[in-house]
Amino acid sequence: MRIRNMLLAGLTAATATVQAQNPVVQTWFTSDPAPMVDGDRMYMYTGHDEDNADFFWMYEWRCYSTADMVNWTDHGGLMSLDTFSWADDRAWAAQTIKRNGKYYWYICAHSKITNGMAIGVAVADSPTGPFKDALGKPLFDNGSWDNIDPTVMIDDDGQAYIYWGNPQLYFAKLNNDMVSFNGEVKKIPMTEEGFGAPSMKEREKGKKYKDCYTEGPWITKRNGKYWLLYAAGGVPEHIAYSVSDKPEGPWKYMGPIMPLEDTKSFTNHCGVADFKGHSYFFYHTGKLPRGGGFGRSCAVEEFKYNADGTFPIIHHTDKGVDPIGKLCPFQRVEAETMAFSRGVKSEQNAADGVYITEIHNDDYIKVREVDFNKQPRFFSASLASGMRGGVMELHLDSIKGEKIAEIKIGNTGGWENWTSVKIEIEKTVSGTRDLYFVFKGEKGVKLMNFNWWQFTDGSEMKSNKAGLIPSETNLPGCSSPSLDMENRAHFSIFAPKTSRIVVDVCGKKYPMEKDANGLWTCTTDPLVVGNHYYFLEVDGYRVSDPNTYTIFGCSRMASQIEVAEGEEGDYYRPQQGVAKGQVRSVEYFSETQKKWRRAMVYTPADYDKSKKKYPVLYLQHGMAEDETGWSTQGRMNHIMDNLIASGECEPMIVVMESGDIEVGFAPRMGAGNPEEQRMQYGASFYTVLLEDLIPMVERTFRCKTGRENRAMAGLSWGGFQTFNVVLPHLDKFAYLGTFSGALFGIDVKTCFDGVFADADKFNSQVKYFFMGCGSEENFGTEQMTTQLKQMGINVDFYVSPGTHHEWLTWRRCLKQYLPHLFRKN
Ligand code: FUB
Repeated sequence: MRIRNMLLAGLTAATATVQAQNPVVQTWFTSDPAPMVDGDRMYMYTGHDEDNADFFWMYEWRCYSTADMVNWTDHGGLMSLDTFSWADDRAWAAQTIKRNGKYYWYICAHSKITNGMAIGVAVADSPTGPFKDALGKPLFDNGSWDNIDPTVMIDDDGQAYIYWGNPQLYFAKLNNDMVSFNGEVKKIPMTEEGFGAPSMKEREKGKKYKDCYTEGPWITKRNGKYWLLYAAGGVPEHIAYSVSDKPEGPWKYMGPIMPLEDTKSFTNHCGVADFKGHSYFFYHTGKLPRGGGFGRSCAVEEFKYNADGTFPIIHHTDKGVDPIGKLCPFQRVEAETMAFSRGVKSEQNAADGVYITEIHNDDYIKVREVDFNKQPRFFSASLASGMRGGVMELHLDSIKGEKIAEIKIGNTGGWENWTSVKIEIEKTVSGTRDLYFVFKGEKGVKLMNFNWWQFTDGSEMKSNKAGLIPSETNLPGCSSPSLDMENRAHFSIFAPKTSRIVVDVCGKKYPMEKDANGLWTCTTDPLVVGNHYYFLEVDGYRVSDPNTYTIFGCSRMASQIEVAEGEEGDYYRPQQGVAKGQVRSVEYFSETQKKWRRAMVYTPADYDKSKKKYPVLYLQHGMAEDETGWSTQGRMNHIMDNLIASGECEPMIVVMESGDIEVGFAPRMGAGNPEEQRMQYGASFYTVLLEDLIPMVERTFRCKTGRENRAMAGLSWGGFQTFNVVLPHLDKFAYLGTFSGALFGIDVKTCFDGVFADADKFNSQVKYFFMGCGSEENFGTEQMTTQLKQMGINVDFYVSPGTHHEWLTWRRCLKQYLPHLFRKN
């Protein structure tokens, strides 16, 4: 842990003041870079120094590529010593070259055949493999330790040449097949004129000679001349070069390119390549934290050739190169594509390819030049965690720059059990920006793995019927359940150890299917718009889905899925520029019941700023719900805010109480006639309301008092309670409403001491009477209003089109009811 902190501190210090691009790879130690341009990408093939090594103990070769020179994609370890049956140690410097549509990767490694170093060659059909040993044996293996660091060039006439060696320099012609020699291997004479000294030994004796060839040759042809770059001067090494008119020499020593400077590595190893009109020099340093001579890291500098075609002096920089392109965020981007990172590593497997791992608290990944040429609407990422997960934050331009989104994940069932998370981007994002993925979570533990990411502009939701949007009632970062364009809900749950899961959406059951990995999925029928309760039955036991915000319904904490309406639903959504009221949780002591109870109380936006008094609506939920129902699944606070702001309703206080009906009705054995029991269900609340709740509200809040300032309404059983409270107490209330009221078995001619029998009296007392229901339910609302109207009662009847006995019906009913309350005229 201490070591890790030191590493982070070192990297931060090294990169604090500049837009650091060097070293190019931070996830692993990489060495001996060999650039190759193919199509519109620059590839960099590297060695891999082990962490904490005390020698060049190297086992694999890796590959990276870029289109813009700043964001590098890690293609992983593409070859290892296992690729070559004859090799057993020292996976050292290598180079890849393309010919006739095939890619030839020339390597050196220790030969178990001769116990020296040997040159080998692997071949592939793509620059990122898969590569296989082209010969099943070394290309050159004579038992000498000189056989390291191959470099290859194809001349204009098609003849290919290979050079290698330390401390001697050798070369050979390659046949067109690229895997066999055409003729003898030749040793290039070491002369003072050609390389600065007759040998490395001579130079080391007394520094009489200005330079000498050491190792790591890089051959290239330019302007009709052959340029041989190499590590020079013995250790510590610098980079120098020689030139010739012919591939076989004679060579002329030209001087240093990258002089000795504090790169913290006693070796150096170079390669050059032109790409998209720019020239680049690749080399390695020991400058990654905890790096050094055996922990090296590849770096790159841009340079311009001198007018005469010779190389300029090139110095090491932390800053590295400027971008020469932009990164499109509207296509899938691998997590291992990055400009810089802190703390993380890459890993690979056969199924997922390369991904990012070892993500801890405060680690980050930076991606440069991200081209937001349109507003992103969604962000998706593929993440996994075998522990408790954590948070991935998206920031613009710096680690602490504007945060545009965050994704939380929990345990996904394993470090390679990926979950695709899609979230909405609510911030305005434009321009070409640097994007930072900053990770947060429990300190000291691995948080998550990260596979890929992508922004979308939302057009996929209109054009692609398979496009899924997570339900807005999901927990942040949870993608199940998601809804398709036809409002079918798609569930996916990772639970390998369970044997049966059924999704129960409002009583309709959907058995889930399990795949070989333990992922359960199912799709529902199209759901109607609005809020639906659902449960999971896991091996026969009913539980809430941990992916959604739970709400109280069905006599328990339940899961919910919201099938969104279009603009017609804006009245129950928060609107920008509309002042927000508050829903307060108010504990009060009921003298009649001798116990503490809780009410939720909505106060309008101007309540705390004014000294005004407000009329009060007592608003009840239905059976098996509680006092939170109207402000969670009912969205009453948004409905109130929006209608008050638009002047459609009077500012008022709204009071919601449990009504003693949180637990659903079930007749109790031995407690008398079940029908009478039913009529008594929730009746204890009537006294509480009249004797405890109203007095408490009028004591605690600035209320207008008197019947003309009190209204009551309720849905379903709350509608029944509204009848039972208001109709016998018209001295206390002047307004009533029922939404899908459970008014069964009521004889309107005689009920409540014949309150409806004298229509004139009723109409003069009740300022507004509303009864509403959904078109798809049958609670007898229409029949009752017809009867009431026939009796001369003024009652407004409203039918919510296309809705059942559900919260969307009741949101609409509330919207209809509110404008008629407490009006002066
Ligand atoms: O990476 C191992 C060896 O170190 C290379 O083969 C040499 O060029 C030197 O960089």
